[in-house]
Amino acid sequence: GQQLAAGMAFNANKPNEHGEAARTPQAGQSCPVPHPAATASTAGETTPSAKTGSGVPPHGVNPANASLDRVRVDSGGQRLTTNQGVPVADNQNSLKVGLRGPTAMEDFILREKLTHFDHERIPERVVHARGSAAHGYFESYGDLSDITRAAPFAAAGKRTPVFVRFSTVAGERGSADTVRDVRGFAVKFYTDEGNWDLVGNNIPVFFIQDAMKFPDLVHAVKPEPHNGMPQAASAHDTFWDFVTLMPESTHMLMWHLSDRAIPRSLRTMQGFGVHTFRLVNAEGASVFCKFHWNPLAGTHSLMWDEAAKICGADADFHRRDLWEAIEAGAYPEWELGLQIFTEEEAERFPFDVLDPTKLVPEELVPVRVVGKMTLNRNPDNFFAETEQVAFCTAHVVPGIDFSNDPLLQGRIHSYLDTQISRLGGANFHEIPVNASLAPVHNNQRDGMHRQAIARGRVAYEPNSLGGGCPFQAGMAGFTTAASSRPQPPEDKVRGKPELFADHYSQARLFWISQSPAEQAHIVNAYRFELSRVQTPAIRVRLLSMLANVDPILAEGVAQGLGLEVPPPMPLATDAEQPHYDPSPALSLLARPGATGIATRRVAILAGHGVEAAGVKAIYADLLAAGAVPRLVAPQLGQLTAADGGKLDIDISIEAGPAVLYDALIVADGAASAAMLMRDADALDFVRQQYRHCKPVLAVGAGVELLLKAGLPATLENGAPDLSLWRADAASLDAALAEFKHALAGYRNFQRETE
Ligand code: HDD
Repeated sequence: GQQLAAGMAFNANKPNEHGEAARTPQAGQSCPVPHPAATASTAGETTPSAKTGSGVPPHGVNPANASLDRVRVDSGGQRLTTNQGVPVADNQNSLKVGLRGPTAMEDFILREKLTHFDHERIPERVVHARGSAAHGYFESYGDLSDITRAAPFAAAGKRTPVFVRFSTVAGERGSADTVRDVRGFAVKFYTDEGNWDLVGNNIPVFFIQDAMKFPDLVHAVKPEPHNGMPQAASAHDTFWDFVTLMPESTHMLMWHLSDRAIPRSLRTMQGFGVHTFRLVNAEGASVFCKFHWNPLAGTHSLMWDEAAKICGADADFHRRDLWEAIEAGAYPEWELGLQIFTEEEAERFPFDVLDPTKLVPEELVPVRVVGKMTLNRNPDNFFAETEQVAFCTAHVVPGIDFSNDPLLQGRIHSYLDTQISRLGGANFHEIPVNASLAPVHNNQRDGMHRQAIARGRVAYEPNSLGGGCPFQAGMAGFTTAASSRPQPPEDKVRGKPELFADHYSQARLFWISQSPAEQAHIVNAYRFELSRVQTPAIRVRLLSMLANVDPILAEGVAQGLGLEVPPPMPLATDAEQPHYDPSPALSLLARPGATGIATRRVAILAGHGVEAAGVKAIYADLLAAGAVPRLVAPQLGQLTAADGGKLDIDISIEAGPAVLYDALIVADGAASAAMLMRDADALDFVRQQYRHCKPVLAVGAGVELLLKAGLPATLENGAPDLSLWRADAASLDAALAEFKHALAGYRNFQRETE
């Protein structure tokens, strides 16, 4: 998984932590402006798959991105101009009638600059406003043409460029990254046969069953309309009022209140297409399909107390993490898995596959891994790419088709529609990041900001004056998959199938599939959210809902709220509820990942008088394994070591508090330990590392700091703490090996549960 470019230190942002970045030009600023002819020829070399769909782009380059070179602008070595290309002599002073006189109306340079500035902002997305994105490619492991004719799956090794945007749902554009929320996981495939957008989330089910309820859901979760509070949070009355009146949301709420909603990194979360889709082969035969993205870095989450503190310590925590990993060449990767089943099989499932509040357990239909996605290039410009990218569930390609899921059906309308106001008109598909690599030919014309200059007098079909072009693609084009089971025509009706009324069985499935620590976190999350809710009746209604899921869950939440569990909410159906066995795949702990300690952040805490040789050895060892060590001290500058030598401090405790690291090493040195023991921030640092169940290694005299901070030597039940080491010189190598092993896996949740 980890591909460090030669000679590159892991964290490309490290100079920023030192304030050194200001002394050197930003990346890209000094690049020569590409000559148009040169761009055309390199594009030819680096974009083999752009039109043909075959060939392998060079390492670190991806074809979609290369094609954007034609619109990239680099001002290095260039003179300042107006938007009309007129050179500007003075960018400091407006044109005045006399030095103390009024500004002249004719100052077109000032007026153009101000006018453009006044219109810089566009509306943020109505949901998923806060997001971070990257370029990359999808590579198919095999030829799937027996089940789908979709271009990305045509051959083993075939690469299709992608642009991926991750997001939170409720918060505004500038809100913090680590709030409790669902994460959007939207992938745009620039296929040979047009753009395919798989607009998913990191949770495989949804709150509601019908698009008719989406505006209500969003109005309920967004800041309350009278006072604009709270920001980026579901812990308020209107959200819980709505969802407790909508028992179909019970299953999704279990996921939303689990650690899934506070991922450690965008790189360590799964993605899901949520709905049942169809795959269609060249003969027109179709199967149902659920899409899964599984991160090679494993599934890892934050802890709630930590997530809340990170909001203050680094509001851009996820955005920065994604950016730095890509800059360092530790490219994030996900495998794409498909759950494929026929319509006949679906009819025998104990749930309706058109119901987006239900998942298909992996025990029922295994996930078949079909390819890998790699993100290998950061955007050049946040607005032009991440902000202007427009995803749309209606963007499918031949070989991919919809199901009748009523939530999906509504989305097919909404995404295209929203771009018209967000991006200002019907030509948003011409914005470079949205433009397909496959050529576009049709008779759609005009509209705001049209870029293409369509030639000829013909903009209609059929025509003879244009030789009948552009002509229909026939069998090569998109055709809707026919159901393999023709249904007799039915009356129009507003309603739902009976199986949609089972609101609790899969919520229970999720609950019984969680580890003890995950269950405890879910209970705590409900307690937190409902404690913030001000209306007592809403708390009681929630408990009556949970009583239908599991008595221990309901009891745990009730205790935290100081309430008794009320009678369960009446069921919406008389039908017997299906029974599910636990599904281990639903636990976050099922996927530790395959990338070891790469990109994990380790704080080495030290003060003056530190034993320098040990620190240097540990630092080098971690760096060699792809981790991100940081020498953290009470202040910036240099530490004077016990031997009189100097060590550069990477970051101060106040700028890099405990929550920003995955693990802690307290360095050796009696004076160093004594200095840290007098520092309240250092003691806090140690306690938080411990409380957040992270590996802690104290070397030599560093142990004194742990004692002073009051860290217990064993778990509460007397068993040894398997991720807390106190090492001396003789045992350091062994302890460091164990430390790294623990760092590669999950936190030590036993500190909470034993
Ligand atoms: Fe949605 C954005 C995912 C239901 C209407 N949605 C949006 C984004 C993601 C999702 C990832 C951000 C895309 C980006 O990065 O630009 N939405 C989902 C999933 C859903 C879902 C996984 C359920 C399975 N959404 C849903 C419904 C509707 C919408 C039922 C309306 C009927 N969603 C929108 C939207 C947004 C959007 C209002 C806001 C900005 C945009 O589309 O481009 O149209």
